[in-house]
Amino acid sequence: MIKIIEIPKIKDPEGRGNLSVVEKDIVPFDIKRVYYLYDVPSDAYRGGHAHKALYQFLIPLSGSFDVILKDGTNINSVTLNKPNKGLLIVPGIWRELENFSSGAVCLVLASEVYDEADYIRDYNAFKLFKSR
Ligand code: T46
Repeated sequence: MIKIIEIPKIKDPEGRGNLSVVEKDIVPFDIKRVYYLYDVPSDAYRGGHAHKALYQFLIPLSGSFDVILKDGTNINSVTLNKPNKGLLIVPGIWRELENFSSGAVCLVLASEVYDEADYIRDYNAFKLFKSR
């Protein structure tokens, strides 16, 4: 359920910092949308839903946050805190994001444009979806 994908990091030989690049082969989908979460208060909770068909790749551009993943049977948790390590979330996974550090930025690459009909925002409906 947890698939961390390493993003190539190019360390500048002259000490000018790092550069990471996400090219199309890094993620197993065509990227149709990019959005990002920022200025999230440390006690805030985001997510709390699943997607029927959407693939997403979450990158902690700055700071850290926790992602709780539920597949209807198992629960896993991962802390994202390295800008060169992203989390792939496949369809049919309930996710909750919490414990955002100050200044955390979560970049999301998504396989589809925004479609509210792809969301399952009720946990009982999610369980039903998984049992089909
Ligand atoms: C996810 C987590 C990580 C749009 O109009 N367009 C968009 O592309 C998105 C993503 C959202 N919205 C609207 C829908 C809501 O009125 O923005 C509002 C906040 O969305 P939501 O409550 O779904 O935000 P999060 O942070 O709980 O969830 C988002 C994504 O929706 C979701 O797919 O996995 O980030």
